[in-house]
Amino acid sequence: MYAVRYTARVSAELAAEIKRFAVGELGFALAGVTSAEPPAGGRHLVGWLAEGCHGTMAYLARNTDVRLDPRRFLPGARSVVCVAMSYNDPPGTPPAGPDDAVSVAAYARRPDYHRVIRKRLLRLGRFLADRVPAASWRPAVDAAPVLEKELAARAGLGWIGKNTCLVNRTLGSWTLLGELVTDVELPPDRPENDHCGTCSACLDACPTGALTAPRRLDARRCLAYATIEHRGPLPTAVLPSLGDRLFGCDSCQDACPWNRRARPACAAPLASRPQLAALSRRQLGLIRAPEWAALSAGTPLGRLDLPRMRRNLEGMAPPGSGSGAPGAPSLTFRPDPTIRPAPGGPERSFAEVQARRTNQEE
Ligand code: B12
Ligand code: SF4
Ligand code: SF4
Repeated sequence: MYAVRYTARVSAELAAEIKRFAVGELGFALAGVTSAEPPAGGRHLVGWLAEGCHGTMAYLARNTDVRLDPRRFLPGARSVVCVAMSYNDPPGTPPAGPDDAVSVAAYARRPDYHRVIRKRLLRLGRFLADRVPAASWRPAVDAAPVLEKELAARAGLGWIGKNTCLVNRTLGSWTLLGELVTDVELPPDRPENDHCGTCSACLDACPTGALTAPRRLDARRCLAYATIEHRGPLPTAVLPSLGDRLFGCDSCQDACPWNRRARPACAAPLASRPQLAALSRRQLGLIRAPEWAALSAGTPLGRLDLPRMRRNLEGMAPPGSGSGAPGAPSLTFRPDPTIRPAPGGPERSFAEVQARRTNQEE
């Protein structure tokens, strides 16, 4: 029982107030409400897992019952407030990088959205609790066992595009999602229609064929998975398509017409860090653990430890050869005179690591 007894009209006002706070005060670009009923598209998750499309992301195969039903995520849940934060930079950002710049996915060239969004969801939860003291609520962002895109689509924030991303007519897919699951009953918003139509630009643009069908992504073939999530050596199937990708992949989003006309609406706490868009291969090849830790701290790049960063660097095609070039290791790194070794001597350079590996393989 709530301290205040809400009539349908009052809860509509409460929902409006929550959405206004999320957008006006917390910096989310979109906010909408859906029920906590299991999302219909959840059925695809089961087949996807059975086929092994999740690769080594074992956590996706755990808590499937929770992922399929928000009422297991929060017992007694009735509603989900879905929010989206834009990371679409103003035109001209980032500025052109050096000739041997590596590519870092746009979402990763800025503060880590997990922290940014979670912090604001906690504020949203407290805002709700101020109005409904008996309310239970639980925030979710990314790692939580929640089908975020399904819920966001049902809350009217956009539709699931053929590239499997949530696309919004105004903001494109340059958004990051979060949810506040609550036992407070709020009137749901209307789901958005599909606006992909006959377009298939994302499927055509995917360099590895990871989009095996519309809305069907085999993560084992996806460069975002290979460079960020996968722990062993880079899968040989994707290596020839790695190009200059150090972390993540945006090709199926860059190709989307909705993204080309998307409104730049990057939230201030997600403002990009220009140095992360201008990372040079040569410098990364020489970087040592403390420098890499300092450079990547507080950003999604922090998920890559030095060995995996070097693994990705090693898999790249030679600079300027384009993304379809064979993934022959680019062993052209030379010590950069502008980078001084740290006191106590340099750690092994990338080239040395590579040479050592080659010797081991022989
Ligand atoms: C695992 C994961 C990944 C994996 C797998 C991606 C995937 N599509 O599942 C990898 C590592 C590859 C990945 C990559 C990226 N990710 Co990711 N990822 C997730 C995570 C944690 C779970 C997604 C999930 O449940 N997958 C399970 C499968 C079954 O779902 P699905 O492929 O999306 O399929 C759905 C539909 O397409 C449909 N479907 C599936 N099969 C079929 C078949 C048919 C016939 C039909 C009709 C429909 C259908 O039903 C499914 C359920 O809704 C979510 C966060 C979350 N908790 O939801 C973030 C999330 C989806 N990722 C996000 C981002 C930003 C990315 C990248 C853009 C990062 C980058 N630049 O490198 C890329 C985008 C790649 C892409 N095209 O999706 C954002 C997306 C935001 C948005 N606007 O859409 C999320 C929501 C995180 C967040 N909180 O913002 N990601
Ligand atoms: S992120 Fe890259 S590799 Fe993965 S599906 Fe999209 S275009 Fe293909
Ligand atoms: S590129 Fe075309 S098919 Fe793919 S998500 Fe965008 S509109 Fe849909």
